[in-house]
Amino acid sequence: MDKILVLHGPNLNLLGTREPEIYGRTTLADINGMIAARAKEAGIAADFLQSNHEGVLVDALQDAPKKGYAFVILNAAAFTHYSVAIRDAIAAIATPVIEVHLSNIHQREEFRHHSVISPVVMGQIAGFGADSYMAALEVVIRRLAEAKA
Ligand code: CA2
Repeated sequence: MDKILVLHGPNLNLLGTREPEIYGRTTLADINGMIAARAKEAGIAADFLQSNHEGVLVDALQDAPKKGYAFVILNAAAFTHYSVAIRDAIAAIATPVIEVHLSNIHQREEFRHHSVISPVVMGQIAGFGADSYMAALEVVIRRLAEAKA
């Protein structure tokens, strides 16, 4: 069975509990549950990791190929905007990474407009709330089906 890794960066554990006007009322557990259900329907196993620590995310990215993940869906949160370590880890692995954001980072403060990871990911989906993750998952489902056709 194909498997994917969903990685959530710093503070995303607070989803649904703080700043609902920006990030909504959906919790991270809700998002993971929706992803797991759709992945299962498509015959894909999904693993999840949230961390507030850059190195933990770097380790998870480095380990993704060894663990056999076909894709990584990554919301690097604030690290998106400045983590060269996460960018380098993505660039170092052959596993395709899809960058997602709940909010439209391009409509927000200037410092959020730039993503240091965008040049090394497969693509970016931003601004659709939890559906940013679901859209990324649909891309994964289609790509995996194409690879088998
Ligand atoms: O829109 C996104 O998904 C972001 O990656 C979220 C990050 C932010 O730094 C990026 O610019 C855009 C922040 C995640 C923090 O999530 C919170 C959730 C609830 C309360 C406080 C923070």
